[in-house]
Amino acid sequence: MTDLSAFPITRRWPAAHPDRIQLYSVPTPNGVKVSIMLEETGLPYEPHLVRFDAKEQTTPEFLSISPNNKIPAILDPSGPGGQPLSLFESGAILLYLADKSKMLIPADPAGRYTAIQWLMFQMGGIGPMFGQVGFFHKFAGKEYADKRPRDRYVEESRRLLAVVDKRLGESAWLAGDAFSIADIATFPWIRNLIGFYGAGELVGIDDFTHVKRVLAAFLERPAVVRGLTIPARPAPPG
Ligand SMILES: N[C@@H](CCC(=O)N[C@@H](CS)C(=O)NCC(=O)O)C(=O)O
Repeated sequence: MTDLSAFPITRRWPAAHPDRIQLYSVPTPNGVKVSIMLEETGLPYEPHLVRFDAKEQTTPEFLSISPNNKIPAILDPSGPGGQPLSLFESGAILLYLADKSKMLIPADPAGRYTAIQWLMFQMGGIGPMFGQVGFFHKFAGKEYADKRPRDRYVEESRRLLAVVDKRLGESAWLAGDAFSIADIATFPWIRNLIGFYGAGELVGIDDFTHVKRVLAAFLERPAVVRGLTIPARPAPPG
């Protein structure tokens, strides 16, 4: 039986199934990338909710595998060489799980780098920029009288959406004909921008017909539907 007791993270989040990949996450756009990936691949895993309301992301146990205090993070008891491996950063985790499962990344080198290219585009562009739109449009920044910061991020997000739209006018999915980790990284953020952030009109989402069509196809995938609510949040009191 696998023993993960040497990993401090398992003290706060005990592993009921230490032979499975341990996922530490919240169902946010970055978090669901990994739960969707795990659902798509069928790799056995055990999800654990990191309670932001209790600041669990800053506890020594969580920081022991995710020093940047951000979800998602994983602990794979059977990493390379059969040794346990922990990882943080959703892009790195997606790549690792794609290589481990040999799924959702093209096998040919050119296709593989194309998928990585669109994955990096999400990590460096879409995630950070859409996140700023969330801050200035939905969260604390919406109180700021000066709308220039908001407008800057809205404009940049709109520009990024145009890049995605053009790509999806040329190929079925971001990396080509096949659904890949690049799509798993990107579409939860687009869904969040127009859904939870309520910024669809602000970024002119109706102009991006390819984005809307492929987002709808993404959201129809059964593994995506499941992954979007993992780890489950506790029911509100009462
Ligand atoms: N680049 C990181 C970003 C992760 C990230 O921003 N996670 C947020 C939730 S979506 C978080 O954990 N925030 C908690 C905090 O900053 O304290 C990744 O893709 O994994």
